[in-house]
Amino acid sequence: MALDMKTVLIASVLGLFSVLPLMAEQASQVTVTEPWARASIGSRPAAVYLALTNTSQAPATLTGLKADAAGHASIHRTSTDANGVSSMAPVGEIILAPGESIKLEPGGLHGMLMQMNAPLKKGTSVDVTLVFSDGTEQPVEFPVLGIAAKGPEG
Ligand SMILES: [Cu+2]
Repeated sequence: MALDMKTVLIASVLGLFSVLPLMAEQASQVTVTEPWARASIGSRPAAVYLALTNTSQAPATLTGLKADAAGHASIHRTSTDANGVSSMAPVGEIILAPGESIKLEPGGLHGMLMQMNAPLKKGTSVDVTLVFSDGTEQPVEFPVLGIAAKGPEG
C-alpha cells in the first residue's frame, strides 16, 4: 500500500500516528529500576548503574548503550583478582532469562561512559539509551549522585 503525502498528512492530523510510539514502548521487555550515576571529573569516564528485570516470557539481550553525553558508551564488568587488584573489561552483552533480574552496581557490572563531553554534576541527570538485540531501544534518565555514592540512595 502506497501512502501519498496527502494521506500521511490527514493521518497525522487525525492522530493515527500517535499510536506508534505507544507500540514501541510496549515492545520493551525489560523494566528498569533504581537508575543512578556517580558524579564525574573532567573528561574522565563516568559510570551508570541500574537494576534490570525481564518481564517477558522470552529471553532479552542487552547488547549496548548509547549516550549523547559521551563519545563512547558500553557495558563493563569490574572484577577483583586473588591479590585484591580490581580491573574492568567490556562485556559484549547481558542476557536476561524470562523473569530474571540483574543489578548493575559498583564493583560489578556497570554502564561506562567514556570521552565525556562534560563532567556529570551532582543534582543533574544523564540520559543513556539501552539497546537490545531485537532492535528495541529504551531511554533511561539517570540522576547524578555524589562522587562517593555507593548506591541509588546515595
Ligand atoms: Cu568501566
